[in-house]
Amino acid sequence: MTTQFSFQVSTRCSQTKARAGVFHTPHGAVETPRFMPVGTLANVKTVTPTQLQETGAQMVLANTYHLHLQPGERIVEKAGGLHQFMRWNQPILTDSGGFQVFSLSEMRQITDDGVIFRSPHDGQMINLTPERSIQIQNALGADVIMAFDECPPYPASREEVEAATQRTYRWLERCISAHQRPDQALFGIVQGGVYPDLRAAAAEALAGLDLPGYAIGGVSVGEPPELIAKIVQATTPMLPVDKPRYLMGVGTYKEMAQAIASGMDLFDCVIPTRLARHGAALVKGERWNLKNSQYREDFQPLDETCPCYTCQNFTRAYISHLVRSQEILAYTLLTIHNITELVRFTQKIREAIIGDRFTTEFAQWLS
Ligand code: PRF
Ligand code: ZN
Repeated sequence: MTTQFSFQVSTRCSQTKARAGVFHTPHGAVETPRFMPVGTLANVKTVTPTQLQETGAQMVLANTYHLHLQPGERIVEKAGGLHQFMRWNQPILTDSGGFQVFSLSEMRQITDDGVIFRSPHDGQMINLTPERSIQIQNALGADVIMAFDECPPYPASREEVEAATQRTYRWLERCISAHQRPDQALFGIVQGGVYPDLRAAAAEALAGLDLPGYAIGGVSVGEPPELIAKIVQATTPMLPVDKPRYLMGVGTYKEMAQAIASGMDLFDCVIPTRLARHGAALVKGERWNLKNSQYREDFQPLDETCPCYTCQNFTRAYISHLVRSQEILAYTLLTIHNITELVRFTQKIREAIIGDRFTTEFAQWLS
């Protein structure tokens, strides 16, 4: 089923479980470890596909929940699929919608069958099941599609988390049965909250299903950030070494570096794009608010070492002016820089793994 997908690990770190690899998809390769920007509604907000490509982004995310509500998968299918519709000819991953229903919609009802919720668009009741999520994702046509899972909140009791984790496994079996397209890779999602033994058991069960890739979900949902590394450490030893591993919704420097050290490969997060729309830049590991008066007469680029279009052409003073004036271009320029910054962070880690310099060069993030 997965002839169009392969994952090759080219180098393993000698000190940690970090690895550098290449994940091949029908729309091209993804070099791992790598950060993936979020394009919820079939676009990365404020940037064109050409601008996005210049950031070094390879795979981008879109969302089943949002695209089902607007414009609906039938229209995307009619357009020739997501790649053609949004004009992104590189790899795309769609999230299954489960997590978005849980976090975004009120008045939802979860049963073993699936989730019933009220559409925020027209108030109609929508029934999202594992089968329905896969049908929608098959129609959208992304390269990687995600299993429909139940992400328990934090905090949640061990019993609640155990029940959600087992339901997620039963839903995964139904996703596998419903999945129709060999040109799409279905990734399973490990849940298990902050309980290391539930994580390990879930990962072991999923590994038995021989999927083309695995994700860790249910982190970065309000738990103390120190726990993310612990959860990842409890999970990765049970996952197959020869398949890509994706840590969902995590994209901060430290959490990515530590997860990479435990053997994770792919990351996504709304932080760089959301910060940009709030007038903030990620520079050398810090968050800068460009409205701050210190930038008014600062004629340097955001980061003199950054190769992005923004840093190659514009000054902090100019971006500060645009942010103060609420000009749309401010958000475009900051989005270009912030995505470039996080993609480049993971690219630098990849190069360090290949050169066996990961633990020395990234010591500040690994401690
Ligand atoms: N499940 C799914 N998508 C997700 C998550 C999850 O647990 C998370 C949690 N960090 C982000 N996105 N399907
Ligand atoms: Zn830049």
